[in-house]
Amino acid sequence: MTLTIATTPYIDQKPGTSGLRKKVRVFQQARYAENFVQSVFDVLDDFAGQTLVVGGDGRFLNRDVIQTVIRMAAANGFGRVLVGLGGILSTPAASNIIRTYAAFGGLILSASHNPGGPNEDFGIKYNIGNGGPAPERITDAIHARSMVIDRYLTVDILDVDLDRLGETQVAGMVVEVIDPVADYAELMERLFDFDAIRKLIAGGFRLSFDAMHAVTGPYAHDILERRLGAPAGTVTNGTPLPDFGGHHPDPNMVHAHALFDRMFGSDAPDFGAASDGDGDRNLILGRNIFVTPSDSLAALAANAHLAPGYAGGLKGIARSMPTSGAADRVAHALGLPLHETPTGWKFFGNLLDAGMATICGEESAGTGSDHVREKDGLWAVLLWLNILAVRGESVAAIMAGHWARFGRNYYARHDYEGLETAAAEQLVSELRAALPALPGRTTGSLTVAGADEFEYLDPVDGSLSRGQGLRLQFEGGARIVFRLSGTGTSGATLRVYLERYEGPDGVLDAETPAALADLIAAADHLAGIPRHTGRTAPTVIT
Ligand code: G16
Repeated sequence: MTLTIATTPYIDQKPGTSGLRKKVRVFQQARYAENFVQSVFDVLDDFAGQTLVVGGDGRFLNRDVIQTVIRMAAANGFGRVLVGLGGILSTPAASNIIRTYAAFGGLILSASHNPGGPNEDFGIKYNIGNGGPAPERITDAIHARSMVIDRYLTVDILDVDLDRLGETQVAGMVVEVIDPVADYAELMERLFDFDAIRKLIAGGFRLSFDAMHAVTGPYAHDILERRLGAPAGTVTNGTPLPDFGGHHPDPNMVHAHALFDRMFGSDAPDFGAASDGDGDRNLILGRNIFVTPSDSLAALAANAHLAPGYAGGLKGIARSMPTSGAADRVAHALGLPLHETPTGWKFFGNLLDAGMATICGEESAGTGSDHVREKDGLWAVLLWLNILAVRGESVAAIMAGHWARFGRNYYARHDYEGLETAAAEQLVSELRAALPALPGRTTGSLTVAGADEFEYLDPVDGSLSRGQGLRLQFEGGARIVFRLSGTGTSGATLRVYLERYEGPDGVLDAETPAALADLIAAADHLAGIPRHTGRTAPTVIT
């Protein structure tokens, strides 16, 4: 029997860059998750009898909230829920399942690369029927609904056994616990030349994949070790844990330092990679080389035709605005359209659906294609492996060849985490106000050529997204972008994106900090970072 439970709104349920992310203790408040889930259901139309996909990255609260979602889905009239065994579904696998089974949509429970555990973070994200994150029109409606919600619907049933494959009836709805890996692994087999990769590995090519005790463990064990024959032990930290073993499942120099150490050590493997909490980000390393996400996007786009799934070429390339212009050079050389979107994978969905782009990427370690509607960590790893198998060169040689052909965009992102929100907002508003006066101004050896705030007019649905980052363009092509993160859960994070282009005949093997030193000083100076934040150095450099 459906129960209608009275509730009152929480005023902090505005989805950020990627869904609602909060501390676990916030989600543990009475009716908090229920309010948000009901707000999602309340703004959707015509889902009676349809299928909802549910799963998450295994973090603390994952199983509890899955049971809540199942009860509420039954009460709200869904016909079927597909849930990953053990409550596990990586974000790209969930996207694939929504598409493969023509589900109405899905709820993905994750706070991505943020840490997990009772004192850390949790999140809920709604994905639409194309498998991609809900666009702003829907997330805005969810937020508006959450501000006035006065009841939620549920049923009074026992928990569903998430550890047994198969179907159960729940208050007139079918719950099917599915293998979270199989459909995804088969999709990867269709896109990539597994025989070639198998041969590469059998020939002595060594790789190391750090699953960071997050969701990609089961996927990487199955695909890299079982299907592609990499030796046991290739996948490290391969068991998803509710607190990710006490670490941040964030594949960067700071949190994946063990992998960095291995790849820059004396007996380094040929290839190193890692993924994040929910499996949509990737980190790519070769022996003694870190490939920045922006460079990885460019190299993958330039070489994608070597993989069977992309042998016909690309329709276009899309990147988020703060991502470096490396992909633009590839698009230009290949005669492909290049789309520049705001930060947030949701902005790629329309371009992919409309066939305007095949490969998309972001500086925040996200790369993906039109095979799903999310970024996809293991997909990037497999495309790299396919390219390495065909070209028979090292990662370092491929990147050196890439820069010799297209030039190099030296690039870094400096994050100032845990700032006081008011101070961070003040910095941004002062800089915004100063933009019109900046062109012509000189700082060090740099002269500002243009300054604006990025806004995006979606070419498919005509929607306009304002306030998407402050851009300073310098004479000679260097660039600094400032924006506040939309994924943090405490205080504010200022992101400063720095980029300088060096042509094919220039210096292509400089150290990035040296190549960007002028820009780093200019960013401090023009935005008054130390003055506003009291910080003289970033918390994390990626
Ligand atoms: C999410 C979004 C990405 C975005 C990233 C960083 O990634 O899906 O599109 O680039 O956050 O966003 P921000 O700079 O606002 O923190 P993920 O992997 O956290 O879901």
